[in-house]
Amino acid sequence: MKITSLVLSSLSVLPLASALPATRRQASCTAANAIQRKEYSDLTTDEKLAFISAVKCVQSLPSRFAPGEIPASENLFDDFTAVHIDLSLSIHLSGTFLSWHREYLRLLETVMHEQCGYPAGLGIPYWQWTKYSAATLELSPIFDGSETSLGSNGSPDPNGKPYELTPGVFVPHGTGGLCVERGPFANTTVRFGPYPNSAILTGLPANWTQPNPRCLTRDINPTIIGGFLNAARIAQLQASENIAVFQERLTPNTATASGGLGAHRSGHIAIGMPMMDFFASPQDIVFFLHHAEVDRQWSMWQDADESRRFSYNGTSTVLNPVGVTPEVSNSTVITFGVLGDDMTLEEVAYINQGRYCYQYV
Ligand SMILES: *[C@@H]1O[C@H](CO)[C@@H](O)[C@H](O)[C@H]1NC(C)=O
Ligand SMILES: *[C@@H]1O[C@H](CO)[C@@H](O)[C@H](O)[C@H]1NC(C)=O
Ligand SMILES: *[C@@H]1O[C@H](CO)[C@@H](O)[C@H](O)[C@H]1NC(C)=O
Ligand SMILES: *[C@@H]1O[C@H](CO)[C@@H](O)[C@H](O)[C@H]1NC(C)=O
Ligand SMILES: [Cu+2]
Repeated sequence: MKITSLVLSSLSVLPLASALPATRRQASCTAANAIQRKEYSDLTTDEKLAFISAVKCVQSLPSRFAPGEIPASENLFDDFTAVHIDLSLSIHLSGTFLSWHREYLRLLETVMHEQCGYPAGLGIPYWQWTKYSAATLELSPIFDGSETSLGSNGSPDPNGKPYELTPGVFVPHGTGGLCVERGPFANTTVRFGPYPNSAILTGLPANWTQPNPRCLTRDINPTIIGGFLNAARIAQLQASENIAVFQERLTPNTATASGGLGAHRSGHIAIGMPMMDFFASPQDIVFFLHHAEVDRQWSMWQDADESRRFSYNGTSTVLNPVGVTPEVSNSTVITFGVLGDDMTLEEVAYINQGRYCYQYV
C-alpha cells in the first residue's frame, strides 16, 4: 500500500553503510526487501501453517532465565510473557508504550526467523480490527478453530458474568469464556496470573513468578468489537492532531462508561480472559497480532506527517505520575530483560530505516 514511501533514495550511502555494524547500518530498505507483515486472512495456507509452527517452536525453546528464577516460565515463549509482566508498570499507559511494543514484536519475529525456520521475508501477521464485524470475528480465519487458525473462541460459559473494567464500569461477557478446545492452540496451558487490575496501583504480588497452570481461555466479545473497534473509531484515531491525543485515543488512562476504552484496550477485552490480563496478556499468541495492528496504526500515523516521527508524551511510569520518572525523549532507554538489548526511543521511530526493515501490506 505505502510502497512509494518505502523506496528510499539511499543507494548513494551503500558503500559507506556496509562498513558499519549490521544493526546500525543505514541499509537500503525497499518494498522489495522489507519483511512483509500481512493481515492474517491474507496469509496463504502454507504461510499460516508456518506461523503456527514457528509459535510452537518458540514454545519448545528453553527459557533464558536461570533455573528457578521464574518458576512459571518453562520456555522462551513464556519468557516473553515474564518480561512483559516484569516491565508492565513502565511500558503501559506511559510514554514508552508504543516504542517498547514495537521492539518487543521484532524480538519475537527475530527468534522465529533465526531459530524456528520462519520464512525470512514474512513477518508477524496482524489482526486488522475493522476487517471483521462483531458477528464475524469468531468465524474469521484467525479464530474459526480450523488447523490454519490460531485456535477457536473459548467454549461458551453458561455462567459468564459481566466484566467490571474499573469500579462501576461493566461490559457484558462475550460468547465464549471457557477453554479453547479446537484448532492448533487447543488445550494450551498458560501458567502466569491471573493478576487483578488493582495491581496496576499496588504492584504485583510477590508470588507473581509462581505457576498457576490452567487452560487457555477466550471470550470473544461482540459488544466491544462493535462499539470500540469500528471504522469510525479508527478513523478518529488516525485523525489525532498530536501524540498525546493519539495515545489517549488508542489507550486512555481511564476507562469510562461513555466510551473511554480506546482501540488498544478494546482489542484485549474483545478476545478476553488471558488477553484481558494487564500484565500476562502475551500468553495468548493473538496478543502479537493485536499489537502488530497497534504498531501498524502508529506507523501510518507517523508516516502521515514527518513532524510526528520523534514526538513523545508521558514518562516511563504507568499513568505518568509527576516526578517519578522524567518525560520521555529520544534518549530514553527501554529494556527487554533476557529477550534483547537496551534500545533508545530514537532507534525505533522508523519501521523501514536503521534497525528495522519491515512493512505492513
Ligand atoms: C481439548 O480438551 C478437550 C476436553 O478435555 C478434548 O475434548 C479435546 O479433544 C481436546 N482437543 C485437543 C485438540 O487436544
Ligand atoms: C499468590 O498468592 C495469593 C495470595 O496469597 C494466592 O491467592 C495465589 O493463589 C498465589 N498464586 C500462586 C500462583 O501461587
Ligand atoms: C503531554 O500531553 C499532555 C496532554 O495534552 C500535556 O498536558 C503535557 O504537557 C504533555 N507533555 C509534554 C512533555 O509535552
Ligand atoms: C530526535 O532525533 C531525531 C533523529 O535523530 C532528530 O531529528 C530530532 O531533532 C531529535 N529530537 C530532539 C527533540 O532532539
Ligand atoms: Cu503490553
